[in-house]
Amino acid sequence: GAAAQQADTPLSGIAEAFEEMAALLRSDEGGSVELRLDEFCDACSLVSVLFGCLGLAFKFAEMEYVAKVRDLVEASRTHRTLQNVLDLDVAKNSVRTPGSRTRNLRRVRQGLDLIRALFEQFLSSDDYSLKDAATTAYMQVCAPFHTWGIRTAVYAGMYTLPYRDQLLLKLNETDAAIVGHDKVLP
Ligand code: 1PZ
Repeated sequence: GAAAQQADTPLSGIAEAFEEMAALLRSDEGGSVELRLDEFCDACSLVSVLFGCLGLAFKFAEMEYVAKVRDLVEASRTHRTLQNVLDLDVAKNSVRTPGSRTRNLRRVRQGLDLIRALFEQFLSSDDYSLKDAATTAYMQVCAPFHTWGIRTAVYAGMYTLPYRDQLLLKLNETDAAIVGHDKVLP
């Protein structure tokens, strides 16, 4: 059935993992629930499958993302929550220091924000190509925080993105499934 099919695709696995964390945070009325770093890392690791669909031009993005998630996985052996990571870097005054865990956490979060923006763009357009959706998402979310060199490389790489239907095929998805569980496209 539809539910079983959704649980089987990479995207539905990613959605489930993040929805679980979102539900936990929503349930948090007193502000006492804290996200566990190991669970956050597990969800972040699921995202890596997307890179396999993007092609060689985004290999560098993959290496960057994976390296930063790996650092957080390492941190999860000694830090229970995301807040613990932040507290330590605040105390050491290293929140912005390149390579610090808090900085890496922020970079990973920017990557996640980019993916969210990308699929929002994806849904609001009927383009055959991913280039415009990806460019708009990147300009909104990540470009302000990247150097000129990186931005230039990313914009050049956009021309090599697969077409939308190819991406869906690789992800074992249909357009209807991406819209969501409850909605059925005409
Ligand atoms: C179908 C999907 C199409 C999406 C296309 C958009 C891809 C944008 C790729 C952005 C590449 C940025 C690569 C390098 C960034 C580095 O300058 C920084 C350095 O951080 P520092 O060490 O100074 O703290 N690294 C990062 O920001 C790490 C995270 C980048 C990865 C984000 C990719 C998100 C996922 C893309 C979709 C799968």
